[in-house]
Parts: sequence; C-alpha cells; structure tokens
Amino acid sequence: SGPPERVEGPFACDAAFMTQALAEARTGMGRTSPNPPVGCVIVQDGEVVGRGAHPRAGEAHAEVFALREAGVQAHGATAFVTLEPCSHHGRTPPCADALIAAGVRRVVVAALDPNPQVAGRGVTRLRAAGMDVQVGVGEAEALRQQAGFRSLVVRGRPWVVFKYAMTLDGRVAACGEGNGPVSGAEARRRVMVWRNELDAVAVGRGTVALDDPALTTRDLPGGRHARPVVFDRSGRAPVTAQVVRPGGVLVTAPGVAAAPFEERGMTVLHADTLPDALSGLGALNVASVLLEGGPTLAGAFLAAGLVDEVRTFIAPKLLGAGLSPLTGPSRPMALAQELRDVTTEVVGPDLLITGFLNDIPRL
Ligand code: AOF
Ligand code: ZN
Repeated sequence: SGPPERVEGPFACDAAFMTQALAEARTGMGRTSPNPPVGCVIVQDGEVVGRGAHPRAGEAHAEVFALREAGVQAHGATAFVTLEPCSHHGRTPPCADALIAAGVRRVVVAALDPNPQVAGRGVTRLRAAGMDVQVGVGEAEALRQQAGFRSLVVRGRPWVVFKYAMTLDGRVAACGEGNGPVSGAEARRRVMVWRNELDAVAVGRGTVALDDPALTTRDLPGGRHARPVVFDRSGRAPVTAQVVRPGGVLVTAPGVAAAPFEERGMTVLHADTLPDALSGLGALNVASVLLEGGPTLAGAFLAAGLVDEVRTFIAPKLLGAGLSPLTGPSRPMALAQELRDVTTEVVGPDLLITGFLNDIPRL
C-alpha cells in the first residue's frame, strides 16, 4: 500500500479526527444491534467541541450527542461521522436535518449507510443544503466496526468470526485428559475484548460437553457478556453447562423438545440448516457471532461458506497428537481457502493472524 499520502492544508487532520470518531463508535460495539455502532466528533477551528456515540437501539444517534455538547460552537464547524448521517424518520428524527439545523458547514463521513432507507440519501440531503461532504475517510476501520450491522441489513444474517488458538503443530486441544489453555494470558484477554464487541459467542455441543466453557468477559472491566449460542441438533447438551444461561440461544433440529433450556432462560431456535439458523439469529437481533468451536461446528460453517472472518492465535509450543481446529473432507492444496486483508500481530508470546473469507457488505 506504500507510504501514506501527505495531505496539506485545512484537511490535513481529517484522518486523525475520524480516528477519534471511530474510537467513540467503538464504545458502542456489541451494544447497539440491530443498529450500528456509530461515533461523531465536531471540530471548530481545529479543536474538538463535541463528541458522541450511539449507545443502543432506541436511543439518540451519535450526531445528536455530539451536537448537544458542541452547542452554538457547531455553527460553521466540521462534523466527522463514522456512518453516513441518516435521512429517515426511524425511532429518531434524521441526523442530516440536525446537522443542517445546527449550522454545520462540512461533514466528513467514513462509510455510506447500507440501510435501504438511507443508502446515500443522507449525503444527498447534506449536499442539497449546500454542505461540503466527503465520504471514505477511515472507511476500512468503519466497515470492520459495522460488519455485523452491514451483514444483518444486506444479508439478513450475522457476521461470523471464527476464532481459535492452536499450537505450532496445529492442535487446539490434547486428546483426552489433561487439557488447558493453548494461548497465553494476553491472547485470552484479547478474546474477552472480542466477546465484548460481538453480539454472540457460539459453540457446538461437543465443546460444551467436553470443556464446559463460560465464554464470558469476566476479567475485562466494564465488559458485557455476549449471548451464548449453543448448536446442538439433538438437544442433549447438559443443561447445567455454564453457557446454558438467561439470554442464551439453543439452536436445535425441528421437533426437538427443549423445555429444560427454556426454563433456564434460553431462547430455542429450531433450524434444519446452518443458513436457517443464522437467519433465525438475525431475527433475534444477533448481528455478529464469535464462533469458538469445536472442530465439527467450525468445519460445518466453513463448508457452508458461512465463515466470514478468521482470527487465529498460534502459540509457540508443540503438542504432538491432538485435535485440529477443523474437521471436514480433505481437499487439494490448490483449493485451500485463502484469507484476504491478512494482518499479523504479536500478542504476548503468541502470534495473531487475522483475515477475511467474505467481503463486508457495503451497499
Ligand atoms: C446515524 N447515526 O448514530 C446511527 C445511525 O431506529 P433508528 O431511528 O435508531 O434508526 C436506525 C437506523 O439508523 C439504522 O438502521 C442505521 O441505518 C442508522 N443508524 N445513523 O446517522 C447513528 N446509529
Ligand atoms: Zn441518525
């Protein structure tokens, strides 16, 4: 991608201000569904005079909070918004109108809103009012933050992130007795950040029976627990498992009686196929899912083309025999699924590799 382009003049700091708006938006991740996380900062004479984030569906949009804080200083200011300001009357009035009414002169937008009720009309409205509007600053990061919302609006199903940790020899667990965490404390903390930012965590019955994971954010100050989703065709997962808790979802085959799960506060989704299951989760306002295993469930998701993003930790240790991250038919190397937009990062003693198998929906 080469060295960053040098921008001189009055717009030199656009990317930096958008980074602040993206940081605001991040505070809403995992809390706004089915709405997107959105952040906004308002800048007057090179200084931030208002900031805001959309806290949750039903409450005011990011622009409203930022305008409120800016007050009269919004007049002639520039607004940085991570999503195109809305043009529709939803649960709240249009943000485009609020920006116009406040006398904002320029709006910088990270990404257009794929919601068919908006879809470019917000920008059109601002321009019609004589505003200078620029789209695309910080877009890559905005799309990542909004992947769940975009997936729900455009595809009617949640964005699926397959996450796992393996040894250098590709093992995610020992065979039989004597299991423990593969990755170090830093990696496990990072996973809690993800659980805090995504709507749901999913596991198969095998993992529930074998590991009884809690899949919480217990070591993350201010973290909220993602909704656990248990995939269990036969409905035989132990109801005493830690993931069987209020707010959770049991995905099982049609006709399976699941009263004991419902008694423990779980919603029961009857689905024949994984695409049906994901549509059902979408209908429950689950916009994003962290797929946490095991190998059978992950293999089924991958085979169905339903893994959108992969996040893998590699721990510098060797195990020998053990479970691999995925089960499924073998295929020639030429048919291996290659990740796109790959990143690598050292996290404590481990290596984190991330990448995409599907594109984040844009419009
Ligand atoms: C914005 N700023 O902060 C958000 C936007 O039901 P409502 O009224 O909350 O509208 C929800 C829709 O508004 C949502 O689907 C998306 O298109 C947009 N979200 N827009 O200008 C915000 N959260
Ligand atoms: Zn709005």
